[in-house]
Amino acid sequence: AKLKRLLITGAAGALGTQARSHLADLAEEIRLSDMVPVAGVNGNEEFIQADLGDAAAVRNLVDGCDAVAHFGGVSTEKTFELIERGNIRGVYNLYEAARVTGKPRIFFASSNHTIGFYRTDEQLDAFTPPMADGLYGASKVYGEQLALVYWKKFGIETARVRIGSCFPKPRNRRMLSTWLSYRDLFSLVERCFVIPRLGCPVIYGVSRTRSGWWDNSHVRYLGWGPQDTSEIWRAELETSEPQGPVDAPDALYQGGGFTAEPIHQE
Ligand code: NAI
Ligand code: 15L
Repeated sequence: AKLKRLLITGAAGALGTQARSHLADLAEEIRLSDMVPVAGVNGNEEFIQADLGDAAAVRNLVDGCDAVAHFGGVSTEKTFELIERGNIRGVYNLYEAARVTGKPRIFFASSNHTIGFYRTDEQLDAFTPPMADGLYGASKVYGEQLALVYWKKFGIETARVRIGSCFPKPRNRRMLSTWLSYRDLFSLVERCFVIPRLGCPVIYGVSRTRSGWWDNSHVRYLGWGPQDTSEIWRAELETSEPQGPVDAPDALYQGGGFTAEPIHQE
């Protein structure tokens, strides 16, 4: 049950680059895209350079694809202009392209910054109202909502995955609660594309942890669970990293330092 053609957006970025190696066998053909060039093109890959803000270009990208792993866009707090182009107009262009072409299934890389202003002593599930911690987080809330609109109106399925912190290993104490391994991310991507019926769930992308905040029990039907755990780094990080003040952003809020970012100007 291989996919015919998988589009990976943001293919030059951190997760897009990982996606290329982890998802190589998931589809017969892999179409890569980014606004900047990728390092090189392998066996079943092609590369099309495009700005997500360009509707015609995005339509051309999506055309002929049965699945989209959408990792493209602005991934941290930036100016409104950049976020608007990549994450607001960008997702609109993506869903419009999906609607007028073959209605591919979409993996939407949302973020924990959709809920970043919840405190670190609160437990959330997929039905907890969003509480974005900046322009970036708010743009991801917009993306999640647009995905839902296109599911309800047109039956386009999306996994709306609120990724925690996806890096080779947790970088600080906060990431003991938010870390997602590459292996767990891409087993989730694969699951979302091969399962017969996906729907449009919100899923928290986090590996196993004893200090977690997010409940995924509503998506047991996916048959996905994380294999990796941040716990293997806990002792090391808790020794090497000073505890920090109790009123520091990382101690107070799930979104950590993003809650203290300014509104970036040109
Ligand atoms: P990244 O910043 O390394 O990659 C994003 C890519 O999107 C870049 O290569 C960039 O050139 C491209 N891009 C930005 N604006 C664009 C535009 N207007 N048109 C076309 N391409 C554009 O980010 P990373 O870490 O790979 O994240 C991938 C996705 O996952 C992002 O959507 C991010 O918000 C999301 N995410 C990542 C997390 C992580 O821990 N890495 C955590 C939560 C969410
Ligand atoms: C994100 O949404 C960012 O894309 C990533 O760079 C990390 O900062 C991550 O969240 C996080 O919260 O650790």
